[in-house]
Amino acid sequence: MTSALITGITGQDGSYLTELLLAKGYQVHGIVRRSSSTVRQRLDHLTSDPDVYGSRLFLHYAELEDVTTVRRILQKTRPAEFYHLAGQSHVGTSFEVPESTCEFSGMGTLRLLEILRDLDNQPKFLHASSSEIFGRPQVSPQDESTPMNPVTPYGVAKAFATQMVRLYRESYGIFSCNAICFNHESPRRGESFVTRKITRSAARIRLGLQTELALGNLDGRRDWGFAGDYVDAMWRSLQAPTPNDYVIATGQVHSVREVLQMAFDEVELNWQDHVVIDPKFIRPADVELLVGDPSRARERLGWKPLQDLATTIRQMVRADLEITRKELAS
Ligand code: NDP
Ligand code: GDR
Repeated sequence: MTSALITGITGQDGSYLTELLLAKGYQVHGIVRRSSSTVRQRLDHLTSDPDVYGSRLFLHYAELEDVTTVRRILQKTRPAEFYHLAGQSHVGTSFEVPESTCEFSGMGTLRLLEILRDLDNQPKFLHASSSEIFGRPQVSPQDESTPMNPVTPYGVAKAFATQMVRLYRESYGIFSCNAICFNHESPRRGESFVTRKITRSAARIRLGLQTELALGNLDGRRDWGFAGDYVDAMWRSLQAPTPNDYVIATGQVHSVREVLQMAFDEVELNWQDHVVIDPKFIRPADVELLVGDPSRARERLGWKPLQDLATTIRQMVRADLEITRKELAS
């Protein structure tokens, strides 16, 4: 049975990747950090299944800066593939906590590469990089050769990590890849990201639990995909004969306003009646437009995005209506 190790297994992407790998017959190991609660909502359906948890899915405690423990987990589990997804993933929050964002996303990635460098049986390594490394790019759409120009602490941390992944590949021959992911969403998206904030509020306004939705910059335009498609691209990246970097994107641009329209249409409300602008959600610097060119992933990995944004937003609104109805009933 092929074994894989995942950091960030409790997150949106970690949960979809775990499902994908289990479906492909992998044994999956996840690194989780110790917290006062053992609630891991996105993995509940797997950890409560005795045929899965403890037999094909295992969780191990480690802080990412605890090099000794991470090395021990790697030696014990001997994964063929290592997916590094953990990190403070909120761009706005990275302005409030720049040091820890850089520590965990930047230095955290370098520490893992250093551990791999010393291992006899090196797993293939996938780093979840981000379109935020391009910041305010000179060219559009962005591909793997677009120069990095990050404008947020999160983007700077990811740029450092991305370059280190390249450096360890070129200098030490490690099979290390960057999946340079553009935004991707799902019903499991964290509640403070703009799409989920919108779909959750649309549901709550429809069901009478709130009246207003406070947002920041409505002019932001992004290339939004579906998380399930993006973890498939991560897996494909490690199946290629040689390591490389891949832009994972749809090539389609939408604005925050369009997301509002899609979500509020689904609950038959007018978003203009409910949205207010709160300066606290406006970032010191924001990326205006990012759009990716996924040609390399399409040509070399046979990957293409299967689900469009309208479908994803509809799924998210429906899931949030269900959650809100349960909340009301309890
Ligand atoms: P989430 O925020 O949903 O999940 C983040 C994961 O990282 C969680 O498992 C979280 O654990 C863990 N984590 C956060 N901080 C730390 C830390 N200091 N030490 C250990 N673990 C930590 O993110 P996504 O699943 O959406 O994204 C996965 C990765 O892909 C992230 O690195 C993100 O930056 C990157 N990415 C995401 C994109 C997107 O659109 N979703 C696009 C481009 C890149 P816990 O549950 O304990 O908090
Ligand atoms: P992003 O996604 O910053 O692109 O990072 P996010 O959903 O946070 O913001 C997208 C755009 O919406 C604007 N916006 C708001 N954003 C949030 N979060 N909350 C608001 O109230 C709000 N109002 C307007 C933002 O200013 C921005 O323009 C995501 C994350 O998943 C990163 O981890 C990942 O690397 C990148 O996508 C690619």
